[in-house]
Amino acid sequence: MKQKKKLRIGTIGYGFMGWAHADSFDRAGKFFDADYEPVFQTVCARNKENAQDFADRWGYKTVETDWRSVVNSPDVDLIDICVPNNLHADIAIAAAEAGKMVMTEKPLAMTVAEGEKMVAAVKKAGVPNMVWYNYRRIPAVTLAKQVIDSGKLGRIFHLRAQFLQDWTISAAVPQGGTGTWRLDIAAAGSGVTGDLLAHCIDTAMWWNGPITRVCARTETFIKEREHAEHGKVEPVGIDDACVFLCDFENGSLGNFESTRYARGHKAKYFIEINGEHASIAWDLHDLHRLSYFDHKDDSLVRGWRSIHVTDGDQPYMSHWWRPGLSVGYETSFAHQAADFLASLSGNKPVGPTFEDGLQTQKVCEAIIASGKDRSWKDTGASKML
Ligand code: SOE
Repeated sequence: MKQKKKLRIGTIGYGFMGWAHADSFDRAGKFFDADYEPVFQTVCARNKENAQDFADRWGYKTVETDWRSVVNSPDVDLIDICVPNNLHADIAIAAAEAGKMVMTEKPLAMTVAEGEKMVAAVKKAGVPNMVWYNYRRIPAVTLAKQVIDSGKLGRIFHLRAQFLQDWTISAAVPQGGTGTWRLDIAAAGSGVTGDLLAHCIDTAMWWNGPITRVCARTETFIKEREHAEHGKVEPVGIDDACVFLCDFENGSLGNFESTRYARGHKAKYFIEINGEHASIAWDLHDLHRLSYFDHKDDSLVRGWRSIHVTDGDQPYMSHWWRPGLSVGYETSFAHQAADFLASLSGNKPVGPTFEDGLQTQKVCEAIIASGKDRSWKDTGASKML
């Protein structure tokens, strides 16, 4: 086996995303052949017992309860942020100032202003950085990007996307606390816009270029919820649902919808792009399949193809099992970790960088502002990697 350099990871947070990121580095180290070997050095959380349990499962060497000591530790090379959104900026900026590489769970920040400071910090320090917008690296979604970039679709007319869930319909679901911090404006910054639409926006702008203008309608269906940490009933500040229209820089039109009130939908992420010659659609519920319609096909057999993206020459699949055999949601994170590790050798950034995450943040902020006064807003977003 080739001699590898070690990349010692300090993971901040151990929840859903702590698991997803740890699993991603574990698999990336085993299934991909980067020059860097991920090492689970330290996990940090306020609750030491839970952090220790996480450390024991994944093989972390040490446990900390103060993220500052991890950020300043000489034993850590990469800070991986898996905590609620309101903590991303402080940790990322301190990590960059300490010369650490830094990855953060999406969205980049609470606001554009915060995101700009994070981008400035990683640029000043010259440290590798990335935001975990994992869906780009589902093999079918990556293949779609390749097909779009090849020009096969011709002029693009439309892009539409939906991210639908139903887990907050009950008024008894609290805001704040573990798991439900996503409903607390102080911890999350926004509701479905930053949590779900941000995924769609990242993929959409990666496929189709910058979104320049938005017009949104946001709604908060349940106006008050108990706070899980102190039990008081407080106004809900997040958007429970959001639909928005947009213009892309290339002249195409977008329409997006997200809600946590679509009864029956758990994680319905659907995205479709329509061009002059061809269309592509993808649905998270059938993540290996890419739907492709090519008008240039012989008219007798023309129709939507259902491409099972599992062959060795399709993105990432040569690293897994055998042609035809599937991989899952978790491998989108593994692909991101693998690409990050590979980028360290070439010293060439891979997207989504913090700068790319900032573009998505700009669109999200414009959506929230538009939702308030129902007018069109310019986003100021530019092209991403
Ligand atoms: C919310 O339920 C959530 O877990 C998001 O936070 C994730 O980013 C998304 O991928 C799935 O849904």
